[in-house]
Amino acid sequence: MRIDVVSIFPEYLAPLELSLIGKARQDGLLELNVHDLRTFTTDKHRTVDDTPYGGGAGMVMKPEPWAQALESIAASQMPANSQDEPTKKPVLIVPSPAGERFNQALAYELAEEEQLVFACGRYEGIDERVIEWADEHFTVRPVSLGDYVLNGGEVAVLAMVEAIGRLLPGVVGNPESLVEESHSDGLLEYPVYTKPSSWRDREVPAVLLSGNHGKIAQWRRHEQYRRTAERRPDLLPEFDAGRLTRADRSAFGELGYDVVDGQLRRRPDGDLPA
Ligand code: 6GU
Repeated sequence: MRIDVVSIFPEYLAPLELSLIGKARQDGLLELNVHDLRTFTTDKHRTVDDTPYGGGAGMVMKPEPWAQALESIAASQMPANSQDEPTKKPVLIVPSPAGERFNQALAYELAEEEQLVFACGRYEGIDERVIEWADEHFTVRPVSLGDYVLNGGEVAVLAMVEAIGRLLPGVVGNPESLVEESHSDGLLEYPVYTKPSSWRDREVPAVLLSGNHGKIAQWRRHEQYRRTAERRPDLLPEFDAGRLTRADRSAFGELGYDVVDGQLRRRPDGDLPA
């Protein structure tokens, strides 16, 4: 995969040289280029912003430096398929609190792409005409990390590149660890423990020391249900409950959820399990 990031603070992206993502770049699994938006300005002061039409607080990013930056990225060919079939449009991700929500499903979807470009806005955002114009060269997706406001897209790009990059083949040493983690099946992860088995008068749950792999798997599954019901009940209506065992249904029953047409349904408060 190739990733290009455009920012007025390229140094913000330096952590992508570390750890798993840094290693993936060294190993050639990921090509990542960071571009300074100001190198695409033409005035002496390298201006990237101006006052908003219609008035209001803050500044807006000028369109022309963005057009120059994005055109230069679109024109730089992917070395692998420069003479092959017409290449797929790269995806242009515009980090913004006004975008669609980023989640694990979107990370998996974007991990399938050949080329991603991230356009980090600052101030009040980028002139909207850039977003419209860009679909000539790119599939444009405004994306948000969550319902809060950051000062710019850079921190969001760090999060998204890490979430996407770790899904690329060969980046995470043991691909098994991708299967059991939070959100891979629409539930939160079960709690984990290591040695010593007794620590400051707290014991590791006995089932984990039992050696009974069936029981351990069931306990972990039911801990996932309990945690998700407690911390993220909003995830449960999306969970595919069609293939749950009787024991699984009964675990959800004790948490106040029934299975109706393969979907979990919260029982009205106070009702007893059916
Ligand atoms: Cl992706 N960008 C910015 N600037 N703020 C955000 C965000 C993204 N996600 C949540 N807040």
